[in-house]
Amino acid sequence: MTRVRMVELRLVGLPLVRPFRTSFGEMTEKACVIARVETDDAVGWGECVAGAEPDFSEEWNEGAWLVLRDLLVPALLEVDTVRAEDVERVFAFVRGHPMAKATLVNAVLDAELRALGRSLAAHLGAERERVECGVSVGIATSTPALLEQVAGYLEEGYRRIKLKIEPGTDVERVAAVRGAHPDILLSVDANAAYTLSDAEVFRALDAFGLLMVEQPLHHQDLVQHAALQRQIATDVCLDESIRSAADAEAAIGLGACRIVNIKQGRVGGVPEARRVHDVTAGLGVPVWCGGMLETGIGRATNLALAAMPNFRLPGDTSSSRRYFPDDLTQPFELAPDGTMAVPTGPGIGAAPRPDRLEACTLRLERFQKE
Ligand code: SMG
Ligand code: MG
Repeated sequence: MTRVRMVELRLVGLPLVRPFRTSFGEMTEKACVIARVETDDAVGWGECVAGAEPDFSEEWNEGAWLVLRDLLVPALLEVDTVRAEDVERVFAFVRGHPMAKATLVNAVLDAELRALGRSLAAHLGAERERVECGVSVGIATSTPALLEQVAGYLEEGYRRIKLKIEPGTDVERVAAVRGAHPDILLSVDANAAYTLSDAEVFRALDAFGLLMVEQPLHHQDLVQHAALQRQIATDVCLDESIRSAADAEAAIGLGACRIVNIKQGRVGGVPEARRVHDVTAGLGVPVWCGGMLETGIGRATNLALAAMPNFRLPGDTSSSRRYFPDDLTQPFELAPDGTMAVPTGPGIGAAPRPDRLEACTLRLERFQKE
């Protein structure tokens, strides 16, 4: 049990090394909310995975800021004492907003683990000291530009390449990358850009031996994904459609996917991500760790999760330098063998460098316990 004395919210902005384009838009800068929670015993950090626009999901930075400022932070400061495992219940009066909730759920857990001197990885029963890393390649301006980026990432050691796709260039781009690299683990992510009437595209993609096709259809759909999965050989992986362990169980029961992408922020934080892990493990369905171009705070959190036993495929847990010229934390580095070390320090085992955090801060608000 501890008391939360103070919560600090910051909106931060960091330039990206190169624009990141998906089927729904392009990012040139990373902006997100970072929470610092001070308890009687320790300080904890949480990163909100929402972005500048409500495009990946309904949540976005300005909305998350209001939900945190007006609802979640006051609720957390109002309870007398709290354990990390209680925080989801404290927030249950707010429906939805999993990314906003995850920010504080994770920050309180981080503080609790730091006070105990225990790493998040150990808390989660992680089994590996290093995890296998893949990289998500945004939609390029041309096929030659894509081939150049892919070759560069393979040179760095990444063990799986994921191509963002959109209607029009999908099959041609996949064919080009597969032609250049016959043996790599290759997957695609459509970010919900297709409908069931495009099943032909996915039947064509079956020819390229893809590891999976991620979220081809609507961001809330399960039933049509099940229909698509019946028509294609490649495994469907769901990302946007999975908001909880209950969703994962329903999706697998319906035959809507054979692989699940776990993003802790999308499901409301580390505790629910662990439940998704456990339910999928029980059903024999592999998972992997997704990414939301997190700074080192979210990246450290993801690495601990990715070390759990049912994370059986390389994750979108790429090096800091794949995203940022200068991360908020010490940079996370990819080893030449395509793996990354799981942090071993207390809590998430990473914290912002104070000078870098100040330099990236666009807005700051502090909330004290009454
Ligand atoms: O963190 O490397 C990363 C990005 C991985 O492709 C990635 N994420 O749908 O899986 C996904 C996308 C969402 C990005 S929203 C800007
Ligand atoms: Mg995805």
